Amino acid sequence: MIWAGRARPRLAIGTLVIATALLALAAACQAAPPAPTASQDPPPGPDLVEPAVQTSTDGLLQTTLTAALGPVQVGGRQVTTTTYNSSFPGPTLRVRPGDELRVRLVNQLDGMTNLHTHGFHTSPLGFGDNVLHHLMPGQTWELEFGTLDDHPPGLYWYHPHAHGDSDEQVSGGMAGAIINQGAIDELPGIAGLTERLLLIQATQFAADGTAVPPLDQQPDAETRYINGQVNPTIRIRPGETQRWRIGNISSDDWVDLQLDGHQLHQIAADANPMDRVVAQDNVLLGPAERAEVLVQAGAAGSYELRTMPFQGEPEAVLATMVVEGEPMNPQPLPTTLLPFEDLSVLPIDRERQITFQILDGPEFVIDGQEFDPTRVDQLVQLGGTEEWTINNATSSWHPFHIHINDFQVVAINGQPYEARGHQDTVPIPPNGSVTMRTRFLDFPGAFVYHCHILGHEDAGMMGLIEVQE
Ligand SMILES: [Cu+2]
Repeated sequence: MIWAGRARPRLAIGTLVIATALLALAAACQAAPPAPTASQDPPPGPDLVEPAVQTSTDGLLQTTLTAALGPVQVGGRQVTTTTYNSSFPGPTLRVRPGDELRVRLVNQLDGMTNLHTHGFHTSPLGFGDNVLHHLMPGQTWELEFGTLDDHPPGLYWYHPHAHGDSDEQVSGGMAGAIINQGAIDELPGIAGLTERLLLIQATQFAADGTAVPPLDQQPDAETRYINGQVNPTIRIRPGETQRWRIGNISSDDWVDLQLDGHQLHQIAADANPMDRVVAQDNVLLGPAERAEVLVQAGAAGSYELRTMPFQGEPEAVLATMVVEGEPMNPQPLPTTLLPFEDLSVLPIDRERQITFQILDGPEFVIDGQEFDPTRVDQLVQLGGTEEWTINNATSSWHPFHIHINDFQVVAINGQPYEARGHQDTVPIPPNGSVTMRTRFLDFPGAFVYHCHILGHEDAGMMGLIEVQE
């Protein structure tokens, strides 16, 4: 456990007047006339390139992910870092409902690892989404995630989750997308659109190309990458609508997305379609969160996609959208999407309070205790519907994530919240709370809930839940 007991000093408070994306759902629907970006700094790079895609055949996607330290091309230079299949990020696994997913995980690292399928509703036992098992150096696992029948369509992701080593491995680049197809892809206004995958990572490489350990990284010295590129160019025609699947797969960094002169019309949060389109000027994504947005291009010109200052992390240009070519007739954007099951009206079996704290030391704890894989913190009955309030007793934001079962936010800081869908990760405001409802369906066994700032998770801000039949 290289980083156990320590945590990254990422506690500075930025501008906290920023309402979270969750609170900004009443944004106006009418876009301002787009104004092209005046200056280019840094200059736009080559066209956006997406990770290699692996698709299923005859209902089965069987693939190999080899975790290793070695030379990799990142941002136009050769570095030495930990990746899957020498790719930063790893390959995209593309599946459809009914497909079975099997992954051969090969550990060529010096330390232990494992694999978490973030957002999956699958068994936490055996060789499934079991993050309590650790794969030792030189070992190979055959992981089976079953069929994806019960999974909403959207953007999932995979990454290592070995307690104590998660931060370093994900920061180094071990992460990739899983895209599940489904009903949202067929809706009028979405079907047939050009799709782009934008995976955001943030890390720091030394002059000799080696990865800087997470605890030694500084927000000002990190580089924000999209698909391993620095400020790639995204091309679109005037009036054209594109669908961007955006994932914050960084280990510790927040992104507060803004596209010059354009609104982001959000259609999905995490891997869950929303019930209607929500137009936003900013989309806040904590570590591990995903958003799918429609972008309708304005007049010809260049527009920067940026992350705005948040919690001590500086503004940065992530990509440049270049609007060019033959204009298209702007098509009406969809309004209504897919209904979701409203958990806010269900009777609940139990309420729980969970509190994130940072004690002197610092110690990163939940309910006063660091993670202990031998201690069950929450004992739950299979099939139960529960309401959890996650309290944040610190002065900084922390993203809450629970494995295996999605949830619905029903209140923020005690105020009722009208959700647009389910999600698997949610930012908890400083000295505030988020109340959510979830159901522990289908899968008994032990799994975890935690802060998805992986430096905090590795240091102990994680709890164990056991679902009993
Ligand atoms: Cu945290």
